[in-house]
Amino acid sequence: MSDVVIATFGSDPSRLVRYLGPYQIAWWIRENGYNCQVLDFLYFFTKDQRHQLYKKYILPETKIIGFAPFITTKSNQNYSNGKNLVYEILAELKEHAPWAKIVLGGWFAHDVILTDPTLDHHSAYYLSKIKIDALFLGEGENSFLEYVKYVLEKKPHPPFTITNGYKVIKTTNPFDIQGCRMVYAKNDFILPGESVPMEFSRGCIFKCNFCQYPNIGKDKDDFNKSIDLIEEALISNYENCGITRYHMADDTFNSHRERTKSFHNIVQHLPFDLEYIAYIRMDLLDIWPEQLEILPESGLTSCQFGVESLNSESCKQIGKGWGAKNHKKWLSKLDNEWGDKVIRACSLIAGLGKETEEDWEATHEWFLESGTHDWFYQPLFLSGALNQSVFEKNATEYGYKIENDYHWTAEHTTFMKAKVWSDWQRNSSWHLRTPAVWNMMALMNVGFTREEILNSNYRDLHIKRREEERTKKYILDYYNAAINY
Ligand code: B12
Ligand code: SF4
Repeated sequence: MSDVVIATFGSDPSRLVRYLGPYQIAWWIRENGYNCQVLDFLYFFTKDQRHQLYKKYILPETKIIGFAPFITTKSNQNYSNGKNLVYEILAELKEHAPWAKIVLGGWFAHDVILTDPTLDHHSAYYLSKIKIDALFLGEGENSFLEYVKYVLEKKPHPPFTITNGYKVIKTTNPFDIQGCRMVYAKNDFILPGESVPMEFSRGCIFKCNFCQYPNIGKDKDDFNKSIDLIEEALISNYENCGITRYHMADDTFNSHRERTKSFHNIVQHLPFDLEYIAYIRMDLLDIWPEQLEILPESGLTSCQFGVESLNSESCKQIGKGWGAKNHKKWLSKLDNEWGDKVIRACSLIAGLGKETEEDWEATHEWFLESGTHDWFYQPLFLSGALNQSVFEKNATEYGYKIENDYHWTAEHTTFMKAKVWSDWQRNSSWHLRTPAVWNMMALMNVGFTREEILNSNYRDLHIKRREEERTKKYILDYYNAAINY
């Protein structure tokens, strides 16, 4: 029986990896003495399978259903079968448990209720049928716990505001991440060999001008989990759920010199071989060269660098001055230092500085000749509604004109040009790139080995995965584990 159920999913099967938010909240609610069940991967089930899960887990005692899809409902979205099920699933949950409070949380909660002109009739119809009882923005541990106490024990309601008719509950009391003992539970149904998310700290010490993450520019030592608690969690997750693989949710995993060293130290004594992927800052490898050795030794099997551009002016424009001089040099250095030991991905942004298609093309050509395994362009995202990043707040100063929510124009290019080119770059080169980081872990989740991935490419692995119905089998394994629990 569950007092609280959290429904979640991403909807892109190429990155079928779990989202931490719902599990973090579920752990915290359980820690505080309530029963909480996460229902994951809902997007991928048949309607009937979803109903079987609702029947088993959403019972009359269930008083709150949280919904946290890790998917943006906007048009830059990748629905695996072209269907936006966000609203249909919300409506199903409400229909199944009309007595329960339905609340939204997680990164893309605000997207679900944004009055989006692109919302199709089908979705708009479902949205109109559902009363959303509250929307949680920001860190949810303490605000949601207060809400749980309000609903289950008639304690005071957490502070809220009303926006566009929705009750919005924001973080008032930040969570003590330093003391966080988050672990997975047996009823999270972690599958054998599955990679799960883990968090070492909250917030990022850097301040890139395009970044839409609110928690940036923090002090170096704030918001770090204690290394002893990380060790405890790794051991507990291994003993209780057999977990040996992780995708680290930190924006910059190597941002703390001493922490990285201590982590390397504890990994040597773990009762299993740890493998993990993470976002790594290349400039920090330069400043703290011991990381070149200790990161792979501590289990870093693949990493992503936010390179953004190989053009010096663009690097300076976004606040990555080091990259202006060093990106190419260091990428080549890593080809030699790490080779295939750490599978490397670089993310790039189309729409920076004075760059046009020709510059993006030249960068793409450079990567084709390099030893980097994966590199991919995304258009620059600027959202007038979000108004979070330095670019968004000072668009004119940086030469951008935000036309509507995320379309912008600049002297040298436009959002649409950047988007079309980025889509072309990824699609036209998928047979030449090796899946890395989240894409790699997602493939390992469905049974591919690291060696198979390294010796193949996106296209061939995708075909094999589809022909062998591996996504379907994975989802079915999760379903069976949940239904037979
Ligand atoms: C890891 C990650 C990814 C991974 C996700 C893999 C996975 N399954 O975990 C990948 C690479 C796939 C990814 C993809 C994308 N991501 Co991303 N991602 C992140 C990252 C770094 C960590 C997310 C995380 O796990 N955080 C840790 C958890 C514990 O924190 P949290 O999610 O905030 O959860 C808290 C609250 O949200 C809330 N909460 C969460 N769930 C619930 C549930 C309930 C019921 C309640 C009440 C509360 C609640 O409480 C939690 C605890 O305090 C964040 C940045 C960040 N540091 O958060 C960016 C971030 C969320 N991503 C972002 C973006 C833009 C994307 C993409 C759209 C990029 C793209 N253009 O393709 C895609 C979208 C994916 C999709 N399916 O549509 C942006 C969002 C911007 C915004 N403000 O909306 C962020 C902030 C990055 C940034 N710097 O701008 N991402
Ligand atoms: S882009 Fe990454 S490194 Fe830069 S401020 Fe944002 S989270 Fe930090």
